[in-house]
Amino acid sequence: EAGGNIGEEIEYTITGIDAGAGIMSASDEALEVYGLDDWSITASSDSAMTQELATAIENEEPIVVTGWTPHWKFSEYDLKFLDDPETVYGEAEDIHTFVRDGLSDEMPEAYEVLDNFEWSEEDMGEIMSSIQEGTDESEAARTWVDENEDLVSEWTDGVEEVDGEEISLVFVAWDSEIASTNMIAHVLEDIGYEVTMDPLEANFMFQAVATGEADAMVAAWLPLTHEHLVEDYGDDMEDLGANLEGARTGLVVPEYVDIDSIEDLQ
Ligand code: PBE
Repeated sequence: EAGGNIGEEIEYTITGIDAGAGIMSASDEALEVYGLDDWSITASSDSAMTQELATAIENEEPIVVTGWTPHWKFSEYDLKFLDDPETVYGEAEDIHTFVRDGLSDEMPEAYEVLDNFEWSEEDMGEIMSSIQEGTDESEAARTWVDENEDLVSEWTDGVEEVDGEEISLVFVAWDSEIASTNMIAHVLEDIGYEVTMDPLEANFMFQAVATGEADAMVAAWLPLTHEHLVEDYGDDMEDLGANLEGARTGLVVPEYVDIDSIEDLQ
């Protein structure tokens, strides 16, 4: 059967990303729920995973990766999510903005912009693809902000400028979050903030905002992917709601891989 073959061909190994990502714990769960006892997931990073994906596709070899949208890999390659009949990876996810307690009083201008911030998968995809094509991260985000004045002004209209106040953003170096964090940093800089951006592991990103060490992040995937982190830290920070709706996570294969469901890995 197809799954048996692919298992042998790729040594029952799913190519994962950083160990702290929610999709990694969801994938551990998937192995249990679907009875994939022979399978394991390698931990690496988003960039290492996409590198392996690129190599496999070049050689038309089978591969199974932990994948998500928005992500440039779907515009670069013909890929498909494996069906997840047990809904281990949940339904659609939204990406939320979280800020530290007290931000609304202490930095009302930033708070308002972050609260207003909302864009689409397509918007984020433009920055991600530009970075993927070799543009510097900050530069790619700058160009998007300049080319999308109408949308950006919906977030900043009526917000007063500030004079070089420092604000710190935290994120994880997933391609999606590199795009969003660089983008919102420019928007905050344009109204006068001095912005620092620190890449952290997922749990430290939540912890930094919960302790007030960082001011904000735009990288919380809910209701499922970061549920455990929101349980740990959510009470100590403020959820400003979704900045992007309709994200998705799961197991992803190139179209030419002849299986359709996680069950086919059994
Ligand atoms: N992701 C991208 C993250 C959230 C953003 C799906 C890899 C995660 O799994 O935690």
